Amino acid sequence: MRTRTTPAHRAVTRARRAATAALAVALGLGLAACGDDAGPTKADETTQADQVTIEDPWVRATEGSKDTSMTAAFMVITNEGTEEVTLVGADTEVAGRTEIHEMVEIDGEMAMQAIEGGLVLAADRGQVLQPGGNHIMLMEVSTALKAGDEVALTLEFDDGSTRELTVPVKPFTEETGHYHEPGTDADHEH
Ligand SMILES: [Cu+2]
Repeated sequence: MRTRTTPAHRAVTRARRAATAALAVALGLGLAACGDDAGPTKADETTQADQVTIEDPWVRATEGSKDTSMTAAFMVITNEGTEEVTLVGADTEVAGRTEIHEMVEIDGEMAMQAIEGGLVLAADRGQVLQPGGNHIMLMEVSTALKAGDEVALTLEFDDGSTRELTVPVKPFTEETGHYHEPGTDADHEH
């Protein structure tokens, strides 16, 4: 990523070359504000949200689920950066509350619990959020979510940066049965 320079800008540009490169990456733009000497303190490094790529996000439909007040969001989230990134939360209008969850074994049963401190993504590493594993729990869901719907979901990182996603709703399937109460009879929809 290169920045155009002129003699007038060169001294400043040289001093700020690293910051400028980071800014250009962060914004996905050229350095449009080169001339106005905006303070570099705010945008002189890439945010955590900027470092992350998201693939195949989806939210499990509540239709077909026994408990329609909760569901989860899944995706492949990859930290493309050189610094650790921590996903600390998520926000969506369809849920009153969200948590970042992991699956743990308690007395031989798999159960889900909030990940203390958030989901840490090491530099240059990806994580798969999927049924039976880590997921973004959506609770107090008051809207029926049907396959084909779309949900706006904002990911929140621990540097305060955010990433807005539009996430398709996909059908409830038996593979996502980890969200059933233990011992309940799930409807099999094969
Ligand atoms: Cu959960």
